[in-house]
Parts: sequence; C-alpha cells; structure tokens
Amino acid sequence: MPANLPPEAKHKWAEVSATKNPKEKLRLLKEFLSLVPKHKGTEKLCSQAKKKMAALRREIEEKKSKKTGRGGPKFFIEKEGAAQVAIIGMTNAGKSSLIAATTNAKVEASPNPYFTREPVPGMFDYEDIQFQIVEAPALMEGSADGKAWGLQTLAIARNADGLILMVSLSQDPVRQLSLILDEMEKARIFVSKPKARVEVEKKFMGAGLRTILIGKLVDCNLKDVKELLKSCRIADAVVRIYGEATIDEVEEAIFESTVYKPAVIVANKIDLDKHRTNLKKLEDYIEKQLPVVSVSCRTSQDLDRLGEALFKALNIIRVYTKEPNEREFSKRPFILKKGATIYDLAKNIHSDFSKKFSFAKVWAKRLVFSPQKVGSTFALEDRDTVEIHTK
Ligand SMILES: Nc1nc2c(ncn2[C@@H]2O[C@H](COP(=O)(O)OP(=O)(O)OP(=O)(O)O)[C@@H](O)[C@H]2O)c(=O)[nH]1
Ligand SMILES: [Mg+2]
Repeated sequence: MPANLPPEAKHKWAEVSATKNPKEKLRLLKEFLSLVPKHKGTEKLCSQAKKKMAALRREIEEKKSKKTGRGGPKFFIEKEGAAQVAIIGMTNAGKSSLIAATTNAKVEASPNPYFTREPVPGMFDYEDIQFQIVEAPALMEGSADGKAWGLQTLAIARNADGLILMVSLSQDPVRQLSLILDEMEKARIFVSKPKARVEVEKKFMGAGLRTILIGKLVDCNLKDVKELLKSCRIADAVVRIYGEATIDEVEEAIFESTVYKPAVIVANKIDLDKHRTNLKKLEDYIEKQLPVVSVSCRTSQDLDRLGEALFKALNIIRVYTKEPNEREFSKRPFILKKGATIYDLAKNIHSDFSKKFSFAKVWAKRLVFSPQKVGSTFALEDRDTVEIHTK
C-alpha cells in the first residue's frame, strides 16, 4: 500500500467515501483509479477499487431489475443483537441447517446444491445476549472474481462483526477451508490475527478527530496520522490503533482495503461415521490458530458449544448499568469491545453522557471493595455492573 498517493487521488477518495449514490460512486471510483499511479505498491489498492466497482455495477443492475419488476435478492441484512456473524462456506456444508437448529428462523435445508440464494438471518441465544447469525449464499471457486453472487457473499463477510467458517466433515474439510480462505483473501478479508489493527470509524460532521493508541506506531507518530487523515479529507472520525502499526497500515485502513474478522470454524456432520479422520485432518491443518467447534446440525450434538466459542472470538464484554436511584440493574447488558473504558460505556448510553460525566461506581468480583468509585478511564471487564453519575 502506497503511503504517498498523489494528493489528487486522496482528494478523489474523499469524494468516493462521501458519496452514497452507487452510480455517482462508480463514476468517482473510475476517476480515482485513473489518478493512482500504477506500480507494484499500488496493485492491492487498484484491485480493491476494481472489485468495489464490480460490486457497484451489480448493485446498479439489481436495482434496475427491481424497477422492472423482476425483483432482485436483498443482500444486506441490517444488524441486530450483540453482533452479526456471517456463516461462510461451500454449498451443502449445512449453513441453513445450522440456522434451523439454533434459531427460530424459518429456513429450508436441502441436499440440492446452491439451494440458498439470498442471505438468511436468525437470532441465536447465548446466555443473556443474542447473536444474529446470517447464512451467506455459498462460496465457490471464482467467487472473488465475481462468479455468481460471490461478490455479494464476500460483502456480507466484510460487513459482519465475525465469521463462522463452516465445513462439512463428509468431505475433505481442508480443501473446503482453503477454498474459503483463498477467496476471502482475494477480497482482502483475513481471519488470522494481525500484528496491528487499525480501525477508522467515520463520524458525523463536526465530531472532530480522535485517535486512540492502544498499541504503538512504528515509523511515524500521531501527528503523521492526523496529517494523513487530513490529506484524505477525513475530519470527523475515531481512529483506533492496536498492536504495532506502520503508516502504511493506517492508510490501508482508511481505504478499507483490508479487514480482519474474528472467526470460528464449525465442522459439521459429526454424526457421520467418517467424521473422525476428517476432523483430525482439519485440526492438524489449523494447529490451534483458530477455534474449531465440531457439531452435528442433524442431531444437535455439541451445538451448545458454539455460543461460548463465538463470544470468546468476538472479543466482547457485557456491562450492566443502573441509574443512581434505582435498585435493579438492567437485565440487558451493553455490549462493548474488550478493553473498553467507562468513557466508552458512557458514550454508548448517550452521546451527551460522556461530556457530563462526573464519576462512576463499579461492582465487580475482581475488586476488593464493591462498589468502587472510578474515573472515566477505568477498564471494564465482562459482567461488570456500573452506575454513572453526571454533573
Ligand atoms: N448427516 C448430516 N447431514 C447434514 C447435517 N447438517 C446438514 N446436513 C444435510 O446436508 C445437506 C445440506 O444442508 P444445508 O443446510 O441445506 O446446506 P447449506 O450449507 O445451507 O447449502 P447451500 O444453501 O446450498 O449453500 C442437507 O441435505 C442436510 O440435511 C448434519 O449435521 N449431518
Ligand atoms: Mg443453505
């Protein structure tokens, strides 16, 4: 990724980002591409822009066909619950069966290949929270190059908070998983833990620029990051930097080209006799790099292990709150990222809350005394309970 794109290209990108209309976005992307110098360092960026353009063309076509009454599939599912988890896998892996076995959604499983053609959501209960799991239509070789609904499926994966990579133990699971990972990699979606993670969350106008450095910058400082954002005309955003990041990685995050998703592998069909050798093959291949949950959607065996695996992988915590004058804590927790502070919680409750914040009381097992009076930088953990006092 080039750290020194010409300013015109950066400005054009800012226009691309600010535009919602797909036709307009497509036109601007074309212009953006013409402003990017073509060399080895810009290859990834160019291929990413081209993929975006292909997805936009498809979206425009879909809209057209809807207008003419032919109806097109609805590809985006609005997020609900604690997190949206996309189920990605080849046909017949058992994606629909997983939704049918673990949620209330009405969905049909079938031995016919490529049975599901549109994303199907369902709400999955885990303790006192719910995950939204979404079956994405099957991946196949060539998905990342635009075959069938491939780009839309990859867009669902890109948009989700986490992934279930689903394989069937009736066939070679390593081949299935490699195919999934290959297609995702072509679309710059990774599941392995990156050394550094940079998130750029664009905010409404006037929100200003805030950088949160949890890790460390390697070849630059915060001023360079701010300059880079300014040159891309990003004035309102929260930038979080985890691990050791270079300026190139920050830039990559701005262009949304690479994303890292937490993932759990679900190995399905353990009711079949031959599942053991295939499961062993898969586990040897993964070498504990990713969690593997082996289940049977047919008999429901071990499906109860999925919730905890997802919760762990997603790196989230639950925080319960209460009003200063009330006795009862909220039943429904707030869902925050691991490492979140009281400040993040206050902001989540109400954007004004963080400004009026005075102090908080926290009840937690790890504290010597509960409640303990704390400030806004107090780091929260799963199942903490909090009472916020405002000025
Ligand atoms: N033996 C066995 N068969 C299963 C299991 N889960 C699903 N199947 C069967 O596998 C076939 C495919 O299941 P689906 O859930 O439709 O698979 P899918 O991944 O949604 O497939 P597409 O929608 O085509 O991508 C069906 O015939 C299911 O009955 C399982 O745990 N054990
Ligand atoms: Mg299906």
